Amino acid sequence: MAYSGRGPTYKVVLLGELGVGKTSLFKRLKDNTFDEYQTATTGIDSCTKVMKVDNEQVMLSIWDTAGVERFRTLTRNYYRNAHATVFVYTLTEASSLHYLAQWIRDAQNFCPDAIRMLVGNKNDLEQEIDQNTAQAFANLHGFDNIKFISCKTNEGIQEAFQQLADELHKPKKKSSPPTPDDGTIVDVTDKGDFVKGSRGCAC
Ligand SMILES: Nc1nc2c(ncn2[C@@H]2O[C@H](COP(=O)(O)OP(=O)(O)O)[C@@H](O)[C@H]2O)c(=O)[nH]1
Ligand SMILES: [Mg+2]
Repeated sequence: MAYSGRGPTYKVVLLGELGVGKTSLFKRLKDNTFDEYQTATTGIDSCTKVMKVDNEQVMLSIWDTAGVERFRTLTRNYYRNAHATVFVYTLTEASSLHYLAQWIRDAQNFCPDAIRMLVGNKNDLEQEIDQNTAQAFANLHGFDNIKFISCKTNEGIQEAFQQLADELHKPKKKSSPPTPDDGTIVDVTDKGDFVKGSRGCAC
């Protein structure tokens, strides 16, 4: 856990195939906007989301792959010191769920201690994946449940991330004092290595 001066900070990384809605989710969390014509960008972006857990302020440092995932160049730096991994698929494409298996394996390698959340996005559209298939996938990979959300309508997002913040912070409340904060914005070179943002990055 890092400490920003405004409260303990937990790093949360978004993972999943291109087009599932990670950047849309990021924008909902960042400034509650949605762009129907969201275009893929490159680089890595992060923002801080302020949450309350038992009346205590905590920060979620949300990291979005912002298009880099298409090159499969996410490095261990993206995952490093992550407290939570959010695996996103779209309910409209079965392949996006099956490809999550690889992201789950990568996360298991790079940040095995992170809390995990499985998110099915685009709940506002007609669904290609039936509930049983999704639940079987969740069971196989050890998720308690699936959070169904829509970045378009904003459904389910606040609840999912409140539960995540609760899960992250409640067990930590009696643990050791926090360490200094990490940076907020980083970019990647075409080799997939990180370039430090203006505030630097301690992760
Ligand atoms: N209908 C609908 N479209 C969405 C939703 N979330 C994202 N999209 C659209 O899906 C496309 C891909 O989203 P994007 O956030 O760029 O996905 P990313 O590649 O995972 O970052 C964009 O056109 C978004 O507008 C949603 O909940 N409902
Ligand atoms: Mg994106």
